[in-house]
Amino acid sequence: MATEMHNLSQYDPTKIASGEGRKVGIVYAEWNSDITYALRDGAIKTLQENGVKADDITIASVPGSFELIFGASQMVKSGKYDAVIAIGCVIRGDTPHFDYICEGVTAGLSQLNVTYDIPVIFGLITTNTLLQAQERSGGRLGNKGDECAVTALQMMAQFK
Ligand code: RBF
Repeated sequence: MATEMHNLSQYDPTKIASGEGRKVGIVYAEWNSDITYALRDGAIKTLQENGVKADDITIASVPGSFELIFGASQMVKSGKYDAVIAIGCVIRGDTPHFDYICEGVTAGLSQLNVTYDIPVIFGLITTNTLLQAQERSGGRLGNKGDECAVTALQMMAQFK
């Protein structure tokens, strides 16, 4: 979660390697779609601003954040991408089994990261309130989708 000090959309473009020629998969959850669409669109925009071609970005949706594990797994195993970004939003106040979903997604995506050879970027917003999610999806604290795109670009440049 972003701290009050850190805007998720701020980065130094001179420190980011070009994404030209890179292929990126984005899987996003439909649950809390007002938030996840903004995250998805932020990620797409930032990837394109840093050289990734529109045709080299593949988008897939899944019903809820728990399904991000399977969706990301399928993208990774396809061998078509240099990085996969998984995007979802779980809000504690709205979700009785908040902890189960968050822990499940975290464990599932972590497992992909240590099993396969491309980075899977953790774009799950986990907040106490809808307002906190709004602040991190294009509001006061920037857009975590931007941060995910920058992270994917850094990881691809560093390791592939
Ligand atoms: N998915 C989310 O992405 N965010 C949520 O906040 C969320 N809350 C849920 C609350 C309940 C009570 C249930 C049953 C599901 C919720 N899901 C949520 C959906 C979940 O990630 C998954 O799609 C379903 O549990 C089906 O596997």
